[in-house]
Amino acid sequence: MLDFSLTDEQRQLQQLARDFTRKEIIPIASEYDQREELPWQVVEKAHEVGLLNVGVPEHAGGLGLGMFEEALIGEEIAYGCMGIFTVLMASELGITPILVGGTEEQQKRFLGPLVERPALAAFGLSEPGNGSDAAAMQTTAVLDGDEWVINGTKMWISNGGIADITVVFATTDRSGGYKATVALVVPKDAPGLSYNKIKHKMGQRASLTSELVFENVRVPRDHQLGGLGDGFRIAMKTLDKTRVPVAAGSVGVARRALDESVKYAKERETFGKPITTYQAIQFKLAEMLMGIETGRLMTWKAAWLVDTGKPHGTEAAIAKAYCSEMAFDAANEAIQIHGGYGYVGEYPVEKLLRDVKLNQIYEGTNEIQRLVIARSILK
Ligand code: COS
Repeated sequence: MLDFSLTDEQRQLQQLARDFTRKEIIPIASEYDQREELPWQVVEKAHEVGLLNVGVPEHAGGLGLGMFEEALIGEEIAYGCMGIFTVLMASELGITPILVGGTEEQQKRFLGPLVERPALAAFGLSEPGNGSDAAAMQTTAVLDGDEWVINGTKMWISNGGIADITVVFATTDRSGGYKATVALVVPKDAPGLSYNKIKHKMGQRASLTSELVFENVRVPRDHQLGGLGDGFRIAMKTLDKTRVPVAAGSVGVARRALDESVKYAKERETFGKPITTYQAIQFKLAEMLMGIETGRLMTWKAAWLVDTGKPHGTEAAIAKAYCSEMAFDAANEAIQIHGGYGYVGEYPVEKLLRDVKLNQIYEGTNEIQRLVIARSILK
């Protein structure tokens, strides 16, 4: 029989993440958004309470939590701040290719340190000239003896410059397509690697997004995940999983939009009555809840498919595209309900909209999600 109830452990984890969000994230979210600064103390505290890098497996010293648990945590953290969600979840994104393509020894070597102290990982796929067409990467990796030499530029890298390790995807032959790609683990302080912070983002400004410039960056050959030519497939398999937390985060944003709307609408009066008495407002609230419940169901289904080892790429794409659009609409309606107050920073709803716009773009644009879904229908 299908069972939608959470286990005691899952409920406790959800409560832990909810309390953490209320105490550590909500009070500082607006300030760090305005300062365009990553709140490192939140990373430290997340590490302290066991909400950081939760996907690191037990054999590497981690908690080895599944995608369902990541989705539970992600929804709660994003309720507080989608930018801070991205700091934590981009680290899980950086960890995932090492789970997908790394040996057990590599997992211990690269992931062990990420649970011993507060530390982040990152994922380096996109480039200035190609995002959706990921196989067209121009960053090169050339073998020189027992070392890979990397040259090129990666773009839009969450946690870039602060992550201890970045999994970088590069090509050994620019005319070789996806078959010539490799995945390499690059430490933060590798000589020849420099970072440029991307400023003036529309939203998610508490997350650090950077350009990574590689000039003859050398990493030992045993930093290679999988075989020669496996890079693209490792990246795709990773994204098939990590689009689930993006969906969960979107649900969190939509829930916040609904809660803020209810709070405001109960206080606000027009024509002598609270605006909650008008169907125009009631229907907006009802639409929001319909989206949240539908989106969460799809997210949980996709997470369950990941955790049970069943095919999940299509469902993750559906969840990611549906939830990010649903959350954008919810944030938009929340602003509408707030009227002029929704358009200024005094209330949190304008930040929800700015933040959640990115969910339609990163980890594959929603156009790419539709392409993935359509391919699965037509194959
Ligand atoms: N899992 C496993 N293997 C996959 C795969 C997946 N999800 N998707 C593709 N592959 C494999 C294919 O099976 C194919 O291998 P074979 O020829 O051995 O069968 C190979 O990879 C090439 O696949 P395909 O021809 O489908 O690649 P395309 O260049 O057409 O690209 C899309 C596919 C567009 C889906 C891909 O480039 C993509 O997802 N782009 C978006 C990238 C993205 O999300 N970037 C965000 C970065 S993080 S912010």
